[in-house]
Amino acid sequence: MVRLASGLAAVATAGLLWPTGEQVRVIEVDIEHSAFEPARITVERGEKVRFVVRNYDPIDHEFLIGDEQTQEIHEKGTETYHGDRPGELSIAAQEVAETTYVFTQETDLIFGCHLPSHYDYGMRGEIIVEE
Ligand SMILES: [Cu+2]
Repeated sequence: MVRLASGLAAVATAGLLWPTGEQVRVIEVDIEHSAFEPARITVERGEKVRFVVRNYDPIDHEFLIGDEQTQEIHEKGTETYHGDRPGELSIAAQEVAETTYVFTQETDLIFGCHLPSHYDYGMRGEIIVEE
């Protein structure tokens, strides 16, 4: 992970070309006061998105994409670190982390933080998947 202060501007562009020439959309998500901004994201079905998530809080957070069932599993789960699966991140206090996710499914999704009580307090957002 990269410290917030160090040259984030380079990745914060509207779209990046991967070495393969594949188009990837970059969406920046900020976390402040245990809330996501934006809390509503619209993507196109099939779109590949690189999420750059910045945590401005003095405490750790998570950014976990999934449907309601997946969110329930995370809520009950005991995993303390996320980062190995697409669309799942643990973001330490004052850090930034990135994950790439391809929206192949037809349903809308949710993103949330499942550290104790964060999700219940409203630390979640929605991803609208458009055709
Ligand atoms: Cu949190």
